[in-house]
Amino acid sequence: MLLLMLRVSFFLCFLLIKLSLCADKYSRDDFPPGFVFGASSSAYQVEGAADQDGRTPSILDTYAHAGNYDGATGDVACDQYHKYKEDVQLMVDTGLEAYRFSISWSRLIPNGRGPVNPKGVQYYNNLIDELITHGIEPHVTLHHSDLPQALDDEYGGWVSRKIVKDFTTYADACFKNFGDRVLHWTTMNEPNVFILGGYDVGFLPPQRCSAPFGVNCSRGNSSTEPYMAAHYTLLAHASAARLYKKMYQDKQHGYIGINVFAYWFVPLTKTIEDELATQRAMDFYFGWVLNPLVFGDYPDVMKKIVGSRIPVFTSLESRIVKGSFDFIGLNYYNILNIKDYSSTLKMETRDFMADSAIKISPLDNGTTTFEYPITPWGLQELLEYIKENYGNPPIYIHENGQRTRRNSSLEDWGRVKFLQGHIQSLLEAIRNGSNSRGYLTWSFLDSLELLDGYESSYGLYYVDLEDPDLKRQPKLSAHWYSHFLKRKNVINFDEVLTSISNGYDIQ
Ligand code: IFM
Repeated sequence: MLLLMLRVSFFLCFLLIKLSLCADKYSRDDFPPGFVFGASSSAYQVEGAADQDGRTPSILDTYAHAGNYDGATGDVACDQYHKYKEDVQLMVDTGLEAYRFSISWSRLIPNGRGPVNPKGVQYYNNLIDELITHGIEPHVTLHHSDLPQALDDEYGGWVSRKIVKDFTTYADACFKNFGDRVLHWTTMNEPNVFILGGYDVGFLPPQRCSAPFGVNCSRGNSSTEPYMAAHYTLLAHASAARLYKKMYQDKQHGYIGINVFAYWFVPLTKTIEDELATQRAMDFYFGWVLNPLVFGDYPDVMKKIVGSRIPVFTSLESRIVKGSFDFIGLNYYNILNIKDYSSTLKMETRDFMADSAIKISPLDNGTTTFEYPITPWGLQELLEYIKENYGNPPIYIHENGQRTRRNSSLEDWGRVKFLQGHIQSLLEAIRNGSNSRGYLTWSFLDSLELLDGYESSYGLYYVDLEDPDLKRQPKLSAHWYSHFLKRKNVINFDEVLTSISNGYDIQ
């Protein structure tokens, strides 16, 4: 009898311990078969070799050289152009299954149009081959904010319909040269961000905007150009996707999609005005890109408010854009609060921001640090929203990660917590039916950041810019991610720390 009681109580105890640990315990193997984990980057942010082997400037080079990053540029960046072998080895050591990078358009086709640069082809062939040889899937983005400067000079880049043809020709060169090995193509990285930053408010290149909406722009029209740029971006995406599907997909067996930046928006108050404003925010910031892709047209609320300033899809364009993707890439970092600001709608001249008639503020949770508040539930809500409103398309989380100051401690606990929370939320979303297929953290290395140069960083690896060799050093988050990817259960921080101090994670 005593023995039986002991056995029962031991069993109960075991169960309780299990249950209490289960709350934050999950492992790599809990994700569905085929789900892929990796890390992200983009050409200008890591490659360097900006003027080598035939590459010409992009609008990011111009922006950086104009002093917008306080003198920092991507001329050298992490020098991945020369260090790609070392970096791929680090990816292997970390346990990455996929690496997302972008092709520099002006490296592959200098000046954006004309002959393909053999040295550019060689570099990307080398990188792709190195990844594949080591069992890492290349996920390739065609445009990540680095439009060739020559095309901006010639016809204003994304604000001209001419870009559709040039982008499609560039995409064709990529499919032709690399498509035998690249199975995941993303046409555009976060068009909603590069367009608002570059054509409405002017804080990103090519700094086109107009008063009173933007600052420091010498050209542009914030009332019309964001809508035009989005329209031609969508048409360029659709044209490249159509080409891929018609000419390459059957032979190459790959997939093509587009990426969009997404916040999760939460009404600041429970008033009906703020609730409506929050839906408006989703439609303006997210539906702007996703509605044409899924339904063939812009959200009704946008058409109603923006009127004749938003281009109209012809029925042919609508048919080409609708369904022009195999997956959607999402960049998710944080939650924002939304307040109704309908008074802006009464202004005679309006830009995108005034049209959306919302006031955005950081999540009101009392934190005001440089780092993002850690709000993984926003990712879960977002994935649920996409599932319910957009027919549950295949999703890759293309970017997700914590911002810290560039030279802060290698013990980046905030990033570890961030990753742990978001990966757990993603798993919950998948269990609730989200069609998510992959998670790629931003970023693999500390890179040149698009908003502030070398002030902030997101990397799993610190890159010492003072060291002529640009030595890479793993942060705690690199160890944590590695620990997770190598199928050691994620139990709690202390356990991770112990295993790291035993030094067995990144070999
Ligand atoms: O660094 C950028 C990236 O290029 C695009 N998405 C957001 C990241 C962090 O700001």
